[in-house]
Amino acid sequence: MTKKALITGILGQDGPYLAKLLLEKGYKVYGLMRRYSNPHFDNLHFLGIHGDIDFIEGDMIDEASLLNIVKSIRPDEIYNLAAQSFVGSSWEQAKLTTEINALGVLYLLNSIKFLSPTSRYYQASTSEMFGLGNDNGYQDEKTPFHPRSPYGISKVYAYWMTVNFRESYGLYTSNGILFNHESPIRGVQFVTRKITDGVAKIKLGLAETISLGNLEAKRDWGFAGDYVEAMYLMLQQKEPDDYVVGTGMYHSVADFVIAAFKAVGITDWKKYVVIDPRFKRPAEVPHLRARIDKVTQKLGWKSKVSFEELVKMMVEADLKRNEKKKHK
Ligand code: NAP
Ligand code: G4F
Repeated sequence: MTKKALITGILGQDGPYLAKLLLEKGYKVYGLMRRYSNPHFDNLHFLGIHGDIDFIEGDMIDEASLLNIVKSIRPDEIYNLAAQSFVGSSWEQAKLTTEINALGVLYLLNSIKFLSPTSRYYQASTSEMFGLGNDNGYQDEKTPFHPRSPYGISKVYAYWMTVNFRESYGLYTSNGILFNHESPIRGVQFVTRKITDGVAKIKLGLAETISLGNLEAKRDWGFAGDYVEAMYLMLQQKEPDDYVVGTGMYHSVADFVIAAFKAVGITDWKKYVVIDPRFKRPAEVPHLRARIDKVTQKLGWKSKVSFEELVKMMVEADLKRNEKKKHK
């Protein structure tokens, strides 16, 4: 029997990587997308899988749409990747962030409970939930949450609802607490892609500088293509559970800038970087670094792409994209 998977957030970064993995494993993949006047399928085209997805319209803040979708598909696996995922905007759009990231999860879990209780559910939880919480500089499944943004707070609600549906109703619901993961199809507002796109433009003479906020913040950056394998593995276990997923190493934003300029042969990076207070946050998460013992031991998962390889992969993709624009 062909397995059916429903992926919310199919047009984002992780949705396409996960869809590609599941298609390769023989799944029929349904992708939930909002209604757009002009839909954007660039990320699916980038991975060459646009024609292989069954698109289905719905919205995380419209409970009835989720009930209908879950009822009509009755998926074997549901991966909830949809979110207002940009931390920086979550202060200005705290209500919308909460409705999508927190209440949307409650609606989806209710749909599963009432209409498809055998569906296995993956919740895209995040290291942002830890915020200031750490244990000797690391975060793992036991580290207390101290979120620093409306985004982080909305995700803490979703995390506990996911745990609660497991404990209250015996549903197969798992949280992947993923640390930052990036790729050539990362949204261009996020710092990594903003840097690689900016560096490519500078290298090609299309821009003079990049404006950034806090260069001191440290993140545990991995490759999205590796991380979707951990999502998949979480739903193949005998019992549902929650897992931290990261590389176990961290770098500062400044380290990322240096590596990106180095990838195009520029060493005097300081003259191209402008510090703009508009990109600093009301409350920062200073450092995130995963302790990955559980995911390694229980799922046999480990990230494969190194920090340097990731930066190079992203810079090369942005050089290609910007070269095309230059010659248009
Ligand atoms: P992303 O690129 O921002 O993709 C999120 C997707 O959710 C977008 O396609 C967006 O649609 C969709 N969406 C937003 N609001 C929606 C709504 N009301 N109804 C239906 N769909 C909606 O995020 P990502 O990087 O792929 O991350 C996937 C998930 O993992 C997110 O939940 C994120 O919070 C979480 N996460 C990400 C990371 C990371 O480092 N990437 C780490 C930990 C957790 P539009 O295209 O219309 O905007
Ligand atoms: O790339 P960022 O915007 O990602 P952030 O805030 O860590 O969130 C991402 O990872 C989370 C997992 O930990 C996800 F849950 C979330 O959905 C998202 O995918 O910012 C990274 C760091 C921050 O400390 C920020 O203050 O970079 C710093 N930064 C410095 N200058 C900047 C900039 N961030 C952005 N976006 N733009 C800047 O100019």
